[in-house]
Amino acid sequence: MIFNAEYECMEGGARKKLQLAHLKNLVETLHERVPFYRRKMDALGVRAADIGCLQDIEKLPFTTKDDLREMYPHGLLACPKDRIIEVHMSSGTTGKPVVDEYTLADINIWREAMARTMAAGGCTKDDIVQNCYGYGLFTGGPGAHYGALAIGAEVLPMSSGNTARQLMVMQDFGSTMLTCTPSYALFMAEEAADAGIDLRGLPISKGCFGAEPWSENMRKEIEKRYGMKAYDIYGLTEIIGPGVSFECEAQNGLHINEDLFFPEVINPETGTHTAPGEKGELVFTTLTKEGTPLLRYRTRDITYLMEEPCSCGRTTVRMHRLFGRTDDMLIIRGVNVFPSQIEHALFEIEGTEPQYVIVVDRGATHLDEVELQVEVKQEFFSDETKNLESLRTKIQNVMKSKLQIGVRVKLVEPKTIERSIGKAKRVIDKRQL
Ligand code: DLL
Repeated sequence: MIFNAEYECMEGGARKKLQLAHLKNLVETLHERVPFYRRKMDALGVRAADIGCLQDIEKLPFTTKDDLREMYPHGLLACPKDRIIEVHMSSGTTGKPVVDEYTLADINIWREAMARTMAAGGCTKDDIVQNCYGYGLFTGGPGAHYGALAIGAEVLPMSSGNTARQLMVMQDFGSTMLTCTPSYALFMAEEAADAGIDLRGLPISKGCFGAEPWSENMRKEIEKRYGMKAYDIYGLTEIIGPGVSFECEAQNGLHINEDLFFPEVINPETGTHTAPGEKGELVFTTLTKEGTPLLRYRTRDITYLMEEPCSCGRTTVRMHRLFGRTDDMLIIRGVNVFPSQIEHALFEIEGTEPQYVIVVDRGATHLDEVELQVEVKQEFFSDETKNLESLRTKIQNVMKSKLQIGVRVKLVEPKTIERSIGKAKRVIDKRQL
């Protein structure tokens, strides 16, 4: 379902006009109210009057995660502090968290963005949404909550964890839609199987999953185990939280809410725009936010934009599902490897479970070594060991041919790899780099 046809199906030229008007306004506001941006713009000698078309965005400065950390906690506020009504943060692994401070108008933008997102995933006012994204400083729980409310659906604000209770509620309340990280969806499915619960026989028929990378094969696995349709949704705290982009029923890229968030893709080395269809780093400018609007924020996420029309009728530009992040790229003996490539290759191999962890270390020779721990079906452990050995060799060969690096494969029994209720940790890098 299209939640807001006026904006989602807007004619291209009209949308560009709207974006440009918002952009000029934003540049003016940031120059006037945020010393950090005033300094950056003055250094480049650029003002709102220099922005005559959308291409001129290239004249404007970037914002990076480091800038946000330096400005922590309120340095990027663009409105009086007393207008802020809600705050979210994302911690990451190092340093200060990045902060998003919302005015009431910003919360309404978020509601709208998430209503479009969840409606595209089939949510209507008749749905019962079991929301198992974490509630708290993380944007997942509140984002999906606001979206469900804007649609008029019923929401079960479960948060993540306590899986036995999740499954009880899912059965007793007849939840029809699931919202959580894809890794938690799979974990719940495993627990359901152990408890003898047939998820396929329950009313749950669709879900919006995101906040972490997941492959097509992981999607198939979720769809099979629940008997549901699984949609990819994307967002980040700095820009709004979830609701930046989402899949429609065509599931061919994620539609960007581009009347709200202006996308660019750049070469991360040079900072210039990539050619159409060429992968690069995704950059967003928030066009209408009041609390902490951002100019050309470098997400570190890697994708490309898809301009061709979509069969669903929405006219918004799409982004390809993420290929990885510039900062999760592993450099193994000089070869660039993304965990998503490993996952993709792995799931093509019959007999493996969708659970793995990549351990990178430096051995006695000081060379990078990769151990890929993979869960395999129980029957491999009860069969003759030669079957286990031949699966191990097969995975090693596939990795060698797809990634051009030698990987040591360790096959482990089901349920040995630690499960996560939020974002899964797939890489353990023990190298002191
Ligand atoms: O993860 C917001 C969110 C919540 C998105 C719920 C979707 C659903 P952060 O914690 O700030 O915000 O993390 C943002 O997570 O830059 C991506 O690298 C990654 N990410 C988010 N969605 C996806 C996705 C939320 N669908 C960072 N596929 C982003 C792959 C994703 N990676």
